Order: sequence, then C-alpha cells, then structure tokens
Amino acid sequence: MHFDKILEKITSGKKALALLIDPDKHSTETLIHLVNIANTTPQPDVILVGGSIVFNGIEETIATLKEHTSIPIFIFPGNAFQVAKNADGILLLSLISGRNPEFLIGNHVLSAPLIKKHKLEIIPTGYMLINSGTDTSVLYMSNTSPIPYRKNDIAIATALAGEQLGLKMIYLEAGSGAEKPVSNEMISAVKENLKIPIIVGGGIKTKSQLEQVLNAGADIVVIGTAAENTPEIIREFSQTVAEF
Ligand code: 1GP
Repeated sequence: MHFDKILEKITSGKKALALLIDPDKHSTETLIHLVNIANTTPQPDVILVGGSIVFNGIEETIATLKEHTSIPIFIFPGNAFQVAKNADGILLLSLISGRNPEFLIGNHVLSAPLIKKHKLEIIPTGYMLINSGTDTSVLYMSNTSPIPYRKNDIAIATALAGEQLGLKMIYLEAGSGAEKPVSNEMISAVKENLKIPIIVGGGIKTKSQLEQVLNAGADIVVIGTAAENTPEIIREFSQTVAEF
C-alpha cells in the first residue's frame, strides 16, 4: 500500500513531499511539463489531484499523469463528485475544523459506494482549515469558519479529537494560494500532541518557508500554487525535503 510506504519513511524520521495538481490550472502540455519535472530524482512522494471546485475531469487529468509517471496519485477531493477509478487512492477528508455536516459525513455517504467499487486505497484524514488572512475557495465552498490563526489550543484539541476518532492523519490547511502558511507555532503545538502524522499545506512558496514548516514538525508538506507558477521549484522542494 502506498500510504504504508510514506508512513515507513516518516517513522524513520524522514519527511515527504506532496505535489498538488488542480485539473483546471493545466493544459495537457503544461501538465506533462510539470510531471516530467516531478519525475526527476528525488521525486515528490505522492501527487494529489483535486480542488474545491473542478471544471475539467479529474479522471482525464489522472489518466494523463499516469501515462507519464509512476508516482502514486491520490485524490484530494473537494466533494463527492471527485472520485476517480484510475487513482491509486484517496485522502478521505473529514472537515473537522468546521461544523458543516455535509463535509463531516454527507459527502462521504454519497461517495462511499464508488470508493468501495473502485477499491481505492483510503487514508482517513482530519482536515483543518486555519485562517490565513485570505479568502480562499475552500472557506467559501465549505461554508465553515476556519480556526483562528493564533488559536493553537483550539487546533490542538481539534487535531486530538481527530486522532481519538481513529483518523490516520491530520491536514493543517491555510488554503490554496494563502498569503502565509500555517504558523510554525501552531504546527509545533499540534505535532507535540499527536502520534499520527501531520500534513501541512497552503501558501508555501519559498524554500525558506518550506524549511520552516519542516522544522516546525510537518511530516508531509504540500506544494500547489508555487509549482503551477514555477514548475522548476518542484526540483528544489524535492531536494530540500529529501535532504532534511
Ligand atoms: C491547498 O494545501 C494546498 O489545498 C496547497 O496550497 O496551492 O498554496 O500551495 P498552495
């Protein structure tokens, strides 16, 4: 199983990189260009595909990616429509920072039969939106309030609840294109209190931000917008994570 490999890596003290691809941000040409860069060693550990709202087909994007890479591809679903049979797995996100039942259980009920049918590898993930000072798509689309930027105690308690419910990973999300990433203090505070891995994304644009997030305790870091704008940054980020 792909996630077991990543877990093994994390347990041995290493870090992992996830490359997020929004199907709407690419033509076939730019997608192939991006994935060819990702293919150079060291590679990102996983490619995530999805978005808050998606016009282009997830399945078509995954098919193009699969033709050009052997990096595992997991769905990062914005809603129940984003289930694709050609993915390797799915981050089954439960939006535990919010109180919208549709994103806590509703979409899961709708997508459960297809996820079972396609035999997707499932990583039950507690998804926590952190206010980063920007209006991100996920905030609007999820109709939830994010955890305030400096409220580490709320973040710790929410992440702990996710762990106690049996979720396998906690995702601290500042939102795609966020002005700034989740604070180092919040990442450290959550990390110190959890046994399960934490994945951190949103607003990580520079090597220095990446290093700060890794130093703070992120096990997996997600890069999306920065790679869309400057695909070559994937090489720098992969190298930094591999050498950390
Ligand atoms: C968004 O955490 C991801 O869901 C990645 O964010 O696009 O800002 O890198 P960026």
